[in-house]
Amino acid sequence: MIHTPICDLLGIQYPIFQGAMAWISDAKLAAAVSNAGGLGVIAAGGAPADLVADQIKRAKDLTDKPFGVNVMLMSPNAGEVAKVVAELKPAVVTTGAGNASAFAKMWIDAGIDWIPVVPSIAVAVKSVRNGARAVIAEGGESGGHVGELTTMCLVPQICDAVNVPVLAAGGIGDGRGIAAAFMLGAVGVQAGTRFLVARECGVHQNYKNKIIKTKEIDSVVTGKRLGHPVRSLKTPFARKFLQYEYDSSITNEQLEELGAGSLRVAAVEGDNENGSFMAGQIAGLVKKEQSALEIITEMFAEAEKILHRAEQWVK
Ligand code: TUI
Repeated sequence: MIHTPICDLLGIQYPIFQGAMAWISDAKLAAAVSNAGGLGVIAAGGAPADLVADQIKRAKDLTDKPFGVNVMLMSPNAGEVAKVVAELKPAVVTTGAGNASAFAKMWIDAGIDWIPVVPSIAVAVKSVRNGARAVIAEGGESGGHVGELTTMCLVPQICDAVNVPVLAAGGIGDGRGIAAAFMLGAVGVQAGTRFLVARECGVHQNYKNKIIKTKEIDSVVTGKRLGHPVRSLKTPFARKFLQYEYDSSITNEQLEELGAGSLRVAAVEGDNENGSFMAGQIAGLVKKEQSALEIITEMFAEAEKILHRAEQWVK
């Protein structure tokens, strides 16, 4: 059995968070992951606050286990969503893509554990000073909005810099990734891409099919020019975006406009031409649709086997 301090802190069976995925991870997926013993996370993304409230209420109907809500800080309505979260009190709030200092106290006062995604030591240290109960160190192997460092380099440095539990994210899709994360000092992991193909994940079937077919070199980072780099699969949309990005006659406004709504078009409509299929570099090893329970139990059975075997290398 694998059991770490994050399990005790949150009352979960397995030290795994399902990464928030805007337009994708809803109450159904989050509840399935929580019922399977991990921590499911509803992504607020850019959704209106009342819709986020409905999802939180739905998740409460679907599970008695703890679950989280992710507040995407780049969203213009992050403040309203933050308030709804404080009122409805999910066990955990995770944050990403920006500075959560303005909201941290409100959540902590409401008794919610705030666990930010951090791309650097500076953000990790600031977050802990502001009351973060744990941090998720996310490397650039992950899908969506990414930082500069790799998981391999970021995780041990964050572990050395803070005195709260650290979870590793970015590039973790099976038991080997979990075992590696532990070796780097993490006491848990967050995985997004692997849960994209969970049976309980309502993303468009075209999105799941793409993940299952994808190879290790099939993702690309776009949007560096705009200051918010995003990793997605190399689709016609990503190629067009890259071409525009390196074209100096295209303004930043035009580039922003090209990207606007493209994740929804992929996740909801399954549009292979115009959608942005955000996914991590580990998509290449995701080969089949499985239930959230199968995904989690398989990942931890494998991690346990590997961790037991690791001793063979010590003479
Ligand atoms: O947030 C993510 N990944 C995301 S958000 C998202 S939605 C989106 N849609 C369209 C365009 C762009 C995004 C898709 N994927 N990951 C967590 C993450 N957070 N990665 C990096 C950061 C981050 C970056 C800077 C966190 C904090 C930060 O600065 C905080 C500070 O205090 O300055």
